Amino acid sequence: MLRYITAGESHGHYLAAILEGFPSGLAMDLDFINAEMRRRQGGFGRGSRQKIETDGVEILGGVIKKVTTGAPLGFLLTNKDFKIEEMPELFRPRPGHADLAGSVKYHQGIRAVLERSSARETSMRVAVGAACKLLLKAFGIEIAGHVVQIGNVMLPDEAITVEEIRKGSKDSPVRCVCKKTEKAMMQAIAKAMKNGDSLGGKYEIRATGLPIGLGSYVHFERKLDARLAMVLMSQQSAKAVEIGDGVALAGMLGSEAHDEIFYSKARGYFHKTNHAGGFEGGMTNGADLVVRLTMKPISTLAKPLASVNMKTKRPEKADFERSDVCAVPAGSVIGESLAAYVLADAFLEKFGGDSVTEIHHNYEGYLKRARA
Ligand code: EPS
Repeated sequence: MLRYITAGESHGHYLAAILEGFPSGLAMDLDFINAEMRRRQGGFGRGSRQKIETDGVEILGGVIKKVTTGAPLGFLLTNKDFKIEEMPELFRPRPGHADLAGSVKYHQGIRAVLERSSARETSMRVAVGAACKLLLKAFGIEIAGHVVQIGNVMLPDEAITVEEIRKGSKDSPVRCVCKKTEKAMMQAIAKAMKNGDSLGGKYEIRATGLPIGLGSYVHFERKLDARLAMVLMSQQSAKAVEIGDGVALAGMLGSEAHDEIFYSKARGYFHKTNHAGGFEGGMTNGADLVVRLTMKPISTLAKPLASVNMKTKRPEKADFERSDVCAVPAGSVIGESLAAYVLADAFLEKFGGDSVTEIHHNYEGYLKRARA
């Protein structure tokens, strides 16, 4: 249903995205999109690049008088730190980065590889995700993300709502809902920074207001949890996706792991627990979506690891480029955007229509039947 493609390099003049398949009739709030992009730039542990840039996009197409037309949406970001032609070539690939495999595969220097593999590309994914959030919001679906682990500092496990995540993480420099954990996370990042090291962690995304039955059980590529995992794993630094109780389910009994089913006239079918994270059989089950993504530590280290000079083939320390020390707080904003894209896509697949009016009609008809 939806498709997007991004173009541009970290230090190129522009980054761009085209989002195709978006319906007509949705108010496109550019201020919201740009505010989302600036949220991605924040977070304790980010590098100095974020002080240079003020991310925001211009809309290139698909919107007339602030309303979508059904034509492809085009977004353009102009980089301030635009100096791609003058950036030095690198010869010592950073362990963990795309440098080595990218350079061998495309038969070119590391510079060209890192310029495109850089997580700066996620700025455009946030623009795309923000448009998808606006569409979902029109149907009562809300998404929020927060950081649950940085290094070995973990937020104690507790059920939390989308609203609580929003309120609790909004002003936190590490997007964490608990002040005590936030402090320990910031101390861990400061320590890694001082030691020329980096840190990864884990964020959680929740979505609420989802109807039962998005996705499908009939084919592997129509399973919505699988589609979500694929899209989240495409985020730079991603190493693991967990849905609901995730890896903890391996140690639970069936009687503990599954969510019992209830019915009331007002709510229709519902569950009182949510071990499944909102998915059963590759479909949404009407509960909140819960997904966690693990990010490895940033691979650019001020105290570099061992590498090989690709010109001389001699052992040397890896190259160092200006970098973030920890990007998990930013990652959580990117994760919200990626989840929004997957959910908007599944929503259009189920209730598809060319205009928002048509989708409303289809959606309301389905809800009536699903509750009956
Ligand atoms: C990023 C901008 C980049 C990096 C980061 C993501 O800016 P620069 O390379 O100019 O310092 O901070 O990229 C990486 C972590 C990476 O591995 O490439 C951004 O805007 O998100």
